[in-house]
Amino acid sequence: MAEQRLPVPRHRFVSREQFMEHLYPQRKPLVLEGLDLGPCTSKWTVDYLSQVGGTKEVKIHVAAVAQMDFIKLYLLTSWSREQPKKCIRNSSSQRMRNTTYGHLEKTRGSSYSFTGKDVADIRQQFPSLGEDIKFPIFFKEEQFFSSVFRISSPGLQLWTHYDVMDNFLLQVTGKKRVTLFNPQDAHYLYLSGSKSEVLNIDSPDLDKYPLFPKARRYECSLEAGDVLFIPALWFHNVISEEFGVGVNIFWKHLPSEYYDKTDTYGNKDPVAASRAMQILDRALKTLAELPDEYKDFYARQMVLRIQDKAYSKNSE
Ligand SMILES: O=C(O)CCC(=O)C(=O)O
Repeated sequence: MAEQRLPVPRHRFVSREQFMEHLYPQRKPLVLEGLDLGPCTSKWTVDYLSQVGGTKEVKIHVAAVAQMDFIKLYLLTSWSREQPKKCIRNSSSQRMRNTTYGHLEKTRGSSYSFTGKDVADIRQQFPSLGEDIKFPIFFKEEQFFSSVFRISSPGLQLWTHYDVMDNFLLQVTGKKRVTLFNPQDAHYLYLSGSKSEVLNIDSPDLDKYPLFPKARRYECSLEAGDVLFIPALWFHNVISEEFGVGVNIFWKHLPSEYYDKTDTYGNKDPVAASRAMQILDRALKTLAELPDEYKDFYARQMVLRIQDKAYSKNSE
């Protein structure tokens, strides 16, 4: 099957009513243009951002390589403590090209210590920046989960992954190219947890990942002021084409009780999904007690039963 590349639809000046009634129910990614994001779009220059809260100590993720590898990011670099001033300057400088990825989430002031359990909210952790930005009010305040302040160097690529919450990616300054994949194509993505092992999506190793080209690719370029709606479970891969800052807003699409209460990033599977996976692991262990011929026979019965009972009738 030839690789399919599809543009993400763009909509201009969409009202809350239009979004909620006509666009949101389709559960497909789209770019919203012309929303009022507040003064951040003109105010958030490198100089300004270096000054605001510039002396606070923050924890950031720093990537060792441009094409982030979810193993190396954590093993080689883990968290780094920096001041926003240094982080912004480093990310925007040519010298640090492709190496820094500021993902400022937590601040550490005299009365605040990092616990690893705090959910990011730019309005709490950087109140003066929070005042510059208007969140699109397309969902109810009680559905709000987190807002993450992201700083990206040019050339940086974030691996393909899904989140379990709905997400607006507000591109405040700079440019990004985002590639998205339909959750129904997950079996072509070579997943390891919530992430795809295929890091180079533009030139994948086809000996290792022969099915990858079968996944439908949805693509868009985000410019300053654009907002990308990423529905929960849609895979996305983000390449920063120039230095830029953005804010992600995650919100709960399902009632609260579906979500894992220990989730800080919006990427832990819903409680019932994790339980079902554990039960499946136990079923597979039990199946392994059978001789091969029987194991094969009953495994196929199980697949058919899952397809019949659990696949969406609207599968594409
Ligand atoms: O904009 C980025 O750098 C990453 C965005 C992202 O991964 C997300 O929206 O989950």
